[in-house]
Amino acid sequence: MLTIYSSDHRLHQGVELKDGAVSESFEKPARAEAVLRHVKAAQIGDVVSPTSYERHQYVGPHSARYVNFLATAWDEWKATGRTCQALPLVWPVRGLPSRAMPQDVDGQLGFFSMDAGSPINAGTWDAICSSANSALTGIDALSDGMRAAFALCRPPGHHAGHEYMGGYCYLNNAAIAAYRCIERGAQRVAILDIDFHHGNGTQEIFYERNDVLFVSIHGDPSVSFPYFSGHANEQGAGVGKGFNINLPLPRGTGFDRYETALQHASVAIALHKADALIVSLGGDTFEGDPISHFRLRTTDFPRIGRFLATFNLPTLFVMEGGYMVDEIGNYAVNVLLGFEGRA
Ligand code: Q9C
Ligand code: ZN
Repeated sequence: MLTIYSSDHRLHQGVELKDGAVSESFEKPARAEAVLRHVKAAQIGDVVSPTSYERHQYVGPHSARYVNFLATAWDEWKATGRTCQALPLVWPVRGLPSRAMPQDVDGQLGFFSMDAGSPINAGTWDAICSSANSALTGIDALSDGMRAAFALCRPPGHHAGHEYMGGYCYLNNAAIAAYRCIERGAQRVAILDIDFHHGNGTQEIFYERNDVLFVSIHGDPSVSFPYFSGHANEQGAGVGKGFNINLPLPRGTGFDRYETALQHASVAIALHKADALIVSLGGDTFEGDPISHFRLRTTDFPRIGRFLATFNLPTLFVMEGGYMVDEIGNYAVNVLLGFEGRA
């Protein structure tokens, strides 16, 4: 399987607010490096750098003004005299009347975010472009006839919505790939999100569409991030009604229950008659993940991969979360090895 990876992800190293203090983000460069090490050790296939794409490839899933904000936020922040990372600290929650885009960067940071989990620094824009471009390169390989590819994206993307960043995400790599897939001629695409967290951004972007099916298996949002999205009654709207399927599972879910959800997902994906499958792949379903609450074990990951292979679709794997750095490569690559029938 072809892997697409750029070392430009290292340009982005973030902070997060944890236990009342600023600390190094769980979403750090060592994650992608660990996955790459496992890709190489397992001899999963060639590793190539992403092609570069124009910024307009991100518009559609995202608004032009949001993409422009991401591209310019660091310079705007620097121009105010600050050298620390830029974090949002105020949000247009329900009850506040204005939805007008603020003029200064502090207001815009809140306007274009869902939380303070996606800091912006000097290298963030280049890193997030390399991540999105990896997904685009992967989907182009599929459109050219390849059976499967692995976009080793960092930062991740599935929490990023049409006009907002959050949850360590900026550009929604899987959604950008799905748009490209349709641009390249696909009639229908299925996105299966198996990160521990609900892919709220991907859900939002395709909520009113019937050509892109979104199915997500994740921790119940009543007790898990992102809290405000991911319930089973969010089923899509307009012509998209029925084309958004959330399968929330309780804390402590192990493979038995997880497998049942996977089977539900596979039935829906088969009915959709998709031309391609995009898998938002998180390693944070592992029992040892420091911020998540499922209990999948090492041997469960190849089983997931073997199951996904039975869908018989051109498949792009897009790396999302997973925060147990020493192990995340193991889980991601074990899904891929299972998919290829090698584990
Ligand atoms: N102290 C992804 O897996 N923070 N994002 C939760 C942790 C946000 C996870 C609180 C977690 C976001 C792509
Ligand atoms: Zn996650």
